[in-house]
Amino acid sequence: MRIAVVGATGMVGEVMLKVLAERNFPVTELIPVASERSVGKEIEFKGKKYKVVGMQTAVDMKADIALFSAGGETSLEWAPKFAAAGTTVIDNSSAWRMDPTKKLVVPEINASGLTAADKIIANPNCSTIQMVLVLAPLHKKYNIKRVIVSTYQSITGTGVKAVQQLENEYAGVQGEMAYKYPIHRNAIPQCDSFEENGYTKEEMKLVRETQKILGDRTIAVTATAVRVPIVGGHSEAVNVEFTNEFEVSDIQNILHHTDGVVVQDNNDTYTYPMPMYAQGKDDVFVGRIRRDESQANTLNMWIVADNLRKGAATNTIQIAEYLVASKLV
Ligand code: A2P
Ligand code: 11C
Repeated sequence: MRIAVVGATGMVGEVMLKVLAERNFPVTELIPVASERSVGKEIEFKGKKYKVVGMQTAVDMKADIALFSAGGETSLEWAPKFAAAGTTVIDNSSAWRMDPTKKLVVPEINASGLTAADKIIANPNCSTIQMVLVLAPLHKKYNIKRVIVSTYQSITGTGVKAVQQLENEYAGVQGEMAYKYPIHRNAIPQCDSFEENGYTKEEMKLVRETQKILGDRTIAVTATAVRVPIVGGHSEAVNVEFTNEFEVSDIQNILHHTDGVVVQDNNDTYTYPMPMYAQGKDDVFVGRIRRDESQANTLNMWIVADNLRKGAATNTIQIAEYLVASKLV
């Protein structure tokens, strides 16, 4: 496969290159792509150096698949041009996710709906992916009525500028701010910008994307998304109300057998997921699984994943793997 990585110099792009190499994705030619600022820069992939090319050059190279992580605007403008040149785009931005003509894919849940006609495929938001991977098998068995989620999100979700801000704050150095406030010793109850309804875009992604991926607009979701000074991954406290009765041990058992999910849940040994240990891993970790004793058929869980991996690069590459395995490219 001839693979273009659009945004190869960015935080997610770099992880994409790493994950492509680790998973031994069948890359016959790698095309690293970024803005005009980076054209000619060298990046390394599997011990070889490659020169970054600009967008139009990359379109003209007609790759089989383009993995996009260069922001929503770049994607809105360029994904259709790649698609028109015959390249299948898997886009990690929010640009196409809610477009009814585009599929929003978490491979373990809904890749089977993909066809060769899908030339722009949307990768969900990081905080959504880790939550729905755990919710999907539970929805099948118990039918979810309502989800209340509170997130504790890694600064890596904001990009290089935010990591730099935290490092500057640790070192007591003045520098450019990615956030309106210091993030060191702080928790900022705003991820992404605000919508008219008073929620942030990140919170509304959790609502809308969950309904689209699970294929059920009746699931009620409400979210509070918070940025914390953490690097390794996003954590989520998730409260789920089901229609049907459940046993906690059955929930644990279902999740034990869910692809991509690892249960870390033993109070006796203080075993529960934490971003420090999720960092660099492709799985979604779930623990603190317990009944919500305040309401019938309701469960509490703690879900953690590396937002740059399963939340972004890994999920994108798993979609590409599905396309290759199913001969859709
Ligand atoms: P560049 O490094 O040339 O700016 P991050 O989210 O970590 O900041 O990374 C964003 C990625 O998207 C980078 O690789 C960046 O390239 C790329 N990018 C940003 N704007 C554009 C654009 N207008 N066209 C192409 N790539 C872009
Ligand atoms: C965050 N979820 O951590 C974001 C980053 O819609 O793809 C990715 C934004 C998106 O803030």
